[in-house]
Amino acid sequence: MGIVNVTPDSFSDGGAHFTPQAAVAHAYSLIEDGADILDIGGESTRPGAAAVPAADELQRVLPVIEALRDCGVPLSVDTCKPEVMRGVLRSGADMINDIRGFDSELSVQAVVASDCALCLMHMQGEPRTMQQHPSYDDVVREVHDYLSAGARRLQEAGVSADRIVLDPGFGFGKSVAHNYTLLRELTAVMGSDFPCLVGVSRKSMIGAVTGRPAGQRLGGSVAAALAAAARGAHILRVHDVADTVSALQVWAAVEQGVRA
Ligand code: YH5
Repeated sequence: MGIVNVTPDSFSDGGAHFTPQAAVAHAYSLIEDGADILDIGGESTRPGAAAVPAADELQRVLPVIEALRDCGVPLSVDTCKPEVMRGVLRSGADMINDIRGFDSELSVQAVVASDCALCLMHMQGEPRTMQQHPSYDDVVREVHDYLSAGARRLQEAGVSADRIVLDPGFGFGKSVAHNYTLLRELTAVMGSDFPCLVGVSRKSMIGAVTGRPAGQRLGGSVAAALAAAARGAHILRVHDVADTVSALQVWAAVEQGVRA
């Protein structure tokens, strides 16, 4: 899954794709690089980032979705606003990626009648303050229980199981130690009932171990992506699609062999 930010303040890639045209061009380069899904986001979740009204967020992402509708890969939209969910689904989005885990009744109502895929992510606290005091008794159990309860709640609301993807939410209300425990124990966190999405690309957990700023986290991000894949992650949400695909191809050749 290649990341397409349509925000002026994205701190992981400098907001290079703020105009719809730039975002669409970047999206096509990610497809060329081997992306199987695109994740389009119009709201920054950076701690302290300004809240974006739904109308502005729609104005950012809709032209991108419309331009990419026939690009050949499914389109995910990173949003937690019910109004944005409804708007992008009308325009052909295939997946809604809600970092708030569809925690509001309105967000569930916005998606239940469509047939889109849903990514339900774990977060402790609120984006603005979540990194101040992340705290768990047992991070693996608590994230696991949140995700399985969330999946049950969606199904009780009428979402079929085959639409649901779960995500531990790396960096969302977690210390560096919590993040690496979740990654190491990914199979226990996720269980085996739903596909697993992992987003670690360029995050602080990579910087914390390598000492590198966000622009120099490629090697660390690829290593973390491989660790997730080795533990059964189904979808890797990444900025650097070409290098991640190369790493996965080599890893697969090691694991499965190469035809003579
Ligand atoms: C995710 O994990 N993450 S937005 C900080 C960075 C670099 C990147 C300090 N949306 C996820 O990508 N959706 C985001 O450097 C997500 N899972 C899902 N499902 C944060 C992000 C980032 C943050």
